[in-house]
Amino acid sequence: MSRSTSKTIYPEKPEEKDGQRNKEGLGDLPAPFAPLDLPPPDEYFQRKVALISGITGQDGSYLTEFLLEKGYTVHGIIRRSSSFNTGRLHHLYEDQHERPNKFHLHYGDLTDSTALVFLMARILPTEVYNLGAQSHVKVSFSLAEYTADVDAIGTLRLLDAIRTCGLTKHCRFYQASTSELYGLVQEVPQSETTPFYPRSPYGVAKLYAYWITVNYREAYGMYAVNGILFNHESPRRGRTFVTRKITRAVAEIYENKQACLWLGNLDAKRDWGHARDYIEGMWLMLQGLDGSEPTDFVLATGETHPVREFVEKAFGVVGIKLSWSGSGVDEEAKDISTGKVVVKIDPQYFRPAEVELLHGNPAKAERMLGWKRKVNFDDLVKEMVEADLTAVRNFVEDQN
Ligand code: NDP
Ligand code: GDR
Repeated sequence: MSRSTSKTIYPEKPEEKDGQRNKEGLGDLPAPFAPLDLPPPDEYFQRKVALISGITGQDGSYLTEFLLEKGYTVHGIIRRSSSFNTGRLHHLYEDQHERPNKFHLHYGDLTDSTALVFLMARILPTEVYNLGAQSHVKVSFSLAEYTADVDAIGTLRLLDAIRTCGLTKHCRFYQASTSELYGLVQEVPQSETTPFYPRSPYGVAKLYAYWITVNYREAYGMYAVNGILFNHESPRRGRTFVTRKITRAVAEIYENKQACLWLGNLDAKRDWGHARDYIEGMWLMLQGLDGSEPTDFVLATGETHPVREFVEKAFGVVGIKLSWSGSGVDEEAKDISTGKVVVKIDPQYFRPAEVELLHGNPAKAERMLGWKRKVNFDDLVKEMVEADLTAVRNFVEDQN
């Protein structure tokens, strides 16, 4: 067909040169720069080198400890911040004398492709854990575009950095997917086959990240997997997430440093596990699955509890029994022994669209990975309250 009769504006194939047709279609253009001189994958994988985005967060800090224990060299991406943002990693830095050259931090950002490509090419990781995110659901309603940039396109940038450096067959990729994908749940309990219905800009951004990870696995044969993790908590949880907000307030109220805890929706139910258990699951997902094809996994406890129950259990740890009265925004809880109101509702903590119920089914991970959570709900609450009591008594103002 002559070009003049075609409606195509852009050429579908490269121009002929000197009567010779270029055999490469446009889609087969060579890598943008000379490929790195890499050993074959088997030899390359003798090294154990992890690159973690979101290393300064709750999960990043536990994962770093876990991987260092396993003998990995760990590289983490940290954001430039005018305030201190490496508090959760401080103890590992101090440990450097015992494990020299095993732990490295680099400035970078999921919004900066150039930096990601540079780091990928310099570090040559064998495992990449994409934990970096604007991870607060309520905040995502205020910062919707930013959340999409970091959580959705940031994931694409990291995957493309791997491709750009020619590492598609040389490194394995973990994406921190979330139970927030289920949102308005279509099935109870939720498993890997439950349809998604996200309910926040955060959930929608993570939906893109989920699918781009699947797409790069299918399109380029990458070992790229999603861990669909249900809520996991710990004493290192950020203080604006509900569990840590509660446990810190219980400690402050018990020590007479705070009068009342103000919360939003007490009826929301979550499947809460301990972060340390979930870190091991992330790692297991990248360890080859006994030769079966890479696939996505739910990590959950298989139990669900309302926020109100978490509040009762947390106060129970310091021996405070609650009596509830009122409903909706007028609901409150009194300390039975003193008659003081210690929990009240502040509608500013309600969300424009809420995820009312999350309840995961971890059967696939238990069967294929041999993974199982170890810490139960009561022990999780107890550990978090006790850690906050110690912190409050020692005037520790962590930055989490
Ligand atoms: P945190 O909020 O504790 O940590 C988030 C991390 O991402 C921090 O290190 C933060 O850096 C970093 N980060 C934020 N924005 C950027 C950016 N633009 N570029 C690079 N890094 C950035 O989250 P968690 O540790 O709790 O969670 C880890 C991941 O798992 C997140 O992706 C989260 O969405 C997901 N997830 C978490 C679950 C949970 O229950 N904890 C459940 C399911 C999924 P800084 O310290 O500078 O802010
Ligand atoms: P979530 O965690 O939204 O599930 O996302 P969060 O602890 O913020 O909320 C859990 C539930 O508690 C209700 N709630 C409150 N939440 C907060 N933060 N503050 C309050 O005062 C309050 N009162 C009631 C919320 O409405 C909600 O229903 C977390 C994050 O770690 C995500 O990154 C992750 O993907 C999911 O868990 C799985």
